[in-house]
Amino acid sequence: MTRRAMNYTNVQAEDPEIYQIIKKEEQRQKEGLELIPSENYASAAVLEAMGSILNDKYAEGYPKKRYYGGNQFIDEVESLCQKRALAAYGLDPKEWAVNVQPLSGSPANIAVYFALMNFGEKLMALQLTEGGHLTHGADANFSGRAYKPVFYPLDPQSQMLDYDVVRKLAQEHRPKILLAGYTAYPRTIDFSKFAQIAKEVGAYSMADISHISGLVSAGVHPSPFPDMDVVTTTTHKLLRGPRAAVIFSKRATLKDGKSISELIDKAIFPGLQGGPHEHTIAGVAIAFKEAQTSEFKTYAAQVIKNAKALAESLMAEGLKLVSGGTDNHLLLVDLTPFGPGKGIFVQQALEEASITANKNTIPGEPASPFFPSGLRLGTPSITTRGFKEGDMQQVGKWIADVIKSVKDYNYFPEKEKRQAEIDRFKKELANNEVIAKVRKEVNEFCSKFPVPGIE
Ligand code: DSN
Repeated sequence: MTRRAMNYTNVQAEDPEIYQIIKKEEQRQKEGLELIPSENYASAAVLEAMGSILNDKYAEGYPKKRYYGGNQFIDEVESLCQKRALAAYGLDPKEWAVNVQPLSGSPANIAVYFALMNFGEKLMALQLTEGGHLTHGADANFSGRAYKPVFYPLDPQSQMLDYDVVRKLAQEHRPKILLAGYTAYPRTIDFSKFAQIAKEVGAYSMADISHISGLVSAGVHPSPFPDMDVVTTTTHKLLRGPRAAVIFSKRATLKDGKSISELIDKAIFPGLQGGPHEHTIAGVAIAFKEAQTSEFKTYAAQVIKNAKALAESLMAEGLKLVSGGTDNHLLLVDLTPFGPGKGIFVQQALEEASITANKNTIPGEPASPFFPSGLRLGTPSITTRGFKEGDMQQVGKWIADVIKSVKDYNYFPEKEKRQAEIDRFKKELANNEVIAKVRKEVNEFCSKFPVPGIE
């Protein structure tokens, strides 16, 4: 990937306020550790394409079938992106279609539901609080209102998928779509088992591989291809592309005699979206080109090595991990040994120490989604910066030190008591010596690892 620094001379000249904000964010990214598992750094080439004049063109429709004129070069961009997306997963264009127009992951998933289900039909997935995604049928989301969600649980002991339970529930509820793919699941997913179960109950099988699509394309996580009917992924996580998404679908799978690929295209446009963002699609094309390099394959393997090393380091510090470890790019720290609902304190304390991670529910969450009991960590960003296994011991120690330094702040179910505790925590944060020490060390350490796109 091109790691050259971006220069923002035009922004600086025309809008110094925005320029200053960009510079502050650059500084934050440079001096801190980014451990949110869904984030990464796009290459300078990806960023440049997104900032290009391709932004200026309206292109409703698809290559060679546009509503407006002047799209001969835009067609080239979108066709090239489709070709590279399929190649990144070794897919034959005669068997697989790909739609590269979704604006991001949520519209991609909604488009699949819109194409394949009538309102009120059943969508079976893992619940958000167990590690699923908002668009996998959560109450607060369109997917949970327009369709009828049926959730399969994780095994309460192992905190991993139990395919027998998935099968039993699928047989009982006979969903229209059976969905696999998660945002906070640290273990390997056996997509072929999901596809088999879907077949047995007459459901469409769908994988949302947004979190692991870079691992799949690099061959370090089992693939949902060719088993699943539909595969969605965002392009800005491990894949290091623009904020966007793509939908792969099996041409031969039919709904009411029509190919689901045609129905998905129609669901995106004119169903849900207008003009596609072709500047972003150009960036996605570059990301899929980068994903096919040997450098990227080495990177993806290193992401997993780093996550495993970080897991070891955290456990050696006495922290508990959901499922006892990780097979992929992310880890979920179970903070309940210190008490329920402590994610908010830990997230803020880490941020104060220049370590960005996110509070997260854990399976069987004992507190609440707003005051969850877990911490989600991931290695895609720090691996892009060049961190190796040896560095993970130090990273784990910093995280553990910070967590332990705030472990005695408590979550109270009663609103007033809770707010008083949060206020006390915030007041005392500035005087927390452990955090001050970790921040200094993190800032010094990070200065040795450049961030792509930043000087
Ligand atoms: N917000 C993303 C994540 O962090 O996993 C999913 O949409």
